[in-house]
Amino acid sequence: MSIKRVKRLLADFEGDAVIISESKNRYYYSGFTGTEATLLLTSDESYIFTDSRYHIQAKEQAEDFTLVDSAKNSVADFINEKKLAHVGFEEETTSVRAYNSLTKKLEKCTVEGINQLIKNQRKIKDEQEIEYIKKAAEIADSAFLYILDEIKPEKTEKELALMLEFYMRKNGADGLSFDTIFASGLRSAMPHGVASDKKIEKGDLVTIDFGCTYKGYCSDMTRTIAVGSISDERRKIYEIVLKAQLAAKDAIRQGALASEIDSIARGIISEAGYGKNFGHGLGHSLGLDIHEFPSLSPKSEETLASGMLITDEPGIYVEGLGGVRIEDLLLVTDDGCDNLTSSPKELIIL
Ligand SMILES: [Mn+2]
Repeated sequence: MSIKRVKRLLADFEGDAVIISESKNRYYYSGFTGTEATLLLTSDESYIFTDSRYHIQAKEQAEDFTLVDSAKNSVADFINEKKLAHVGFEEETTSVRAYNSLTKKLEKCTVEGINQLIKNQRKIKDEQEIEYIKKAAEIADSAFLYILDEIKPEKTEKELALMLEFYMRKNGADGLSFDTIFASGLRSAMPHGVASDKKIEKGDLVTIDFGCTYKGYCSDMTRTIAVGSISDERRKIYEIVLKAQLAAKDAIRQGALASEIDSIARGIISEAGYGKNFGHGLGHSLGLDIHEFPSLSPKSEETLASGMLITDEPGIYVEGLGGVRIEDLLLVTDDGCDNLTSSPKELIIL
């Protein structure tokens, strides 16, 4: 899989070789998961430069790559020896010091930033990536069903978040996609209210936004549930968010404009009088990173394409009342989308 990705990048880049050192890109193109290595991708051969701590691992994981001992060879010397004239590098993550040291050593070679090329490539997921993301989403779905039985008054948000995280790790997750958001009662009006010491109380709306990683790939989902009976206005905002979420989902397909999908959900929320209470974009893509391109927002100029993943996550947040967000992870297809999140969305009252 990785060599196919390397070939794609080199086909898109007008130059002799590409240097990759950011950890997620490095994993994407080579399969190597260690913390220290640089890839040099050329049209006839791909090299992985790393030190003796990682030689065995690099041979196992980056099996299509030629291993070079980084203690004895520098990437710059290698480029000079091979007389490469134009090389791509990651301008967004290369430090000024690393950039200066590289360009000082290069004799007759110019460099060019290639982050946009990489982003464009990573937008469309291949089969293996989709399989890993589906697995991460399945683990999260089953964790949600598990935690529903555990949410009870007197338990704290932090305690419940930890139980959720422990369950995901125990069921195959490598780690978390991001700090678990577990926001109950008035705290649910904070879109990114990470778990606190607050205890769950009757009448609370509880927003749980979480995800796990599987083989490096993230999942992301949000559900808002109610504890005990909830007030009419809280129920009302729930129904508006759900309606907006479903309408946007129904419009997602290959060729749809990201900004139009956003405006479908935003229109429903605004018409109901809560436009000012939905301050964030409707969704984002993900993969090795939790936020990738494209995003669904009023300003996005992207068009959706088959093989993209996108979240659909409208919300309404009212200070002094609480908030609701509902998020599914969707895979864009030719004529619609596949929902990778299977947890129920009708209001659950515990
Ligand atoms: Mn999200």
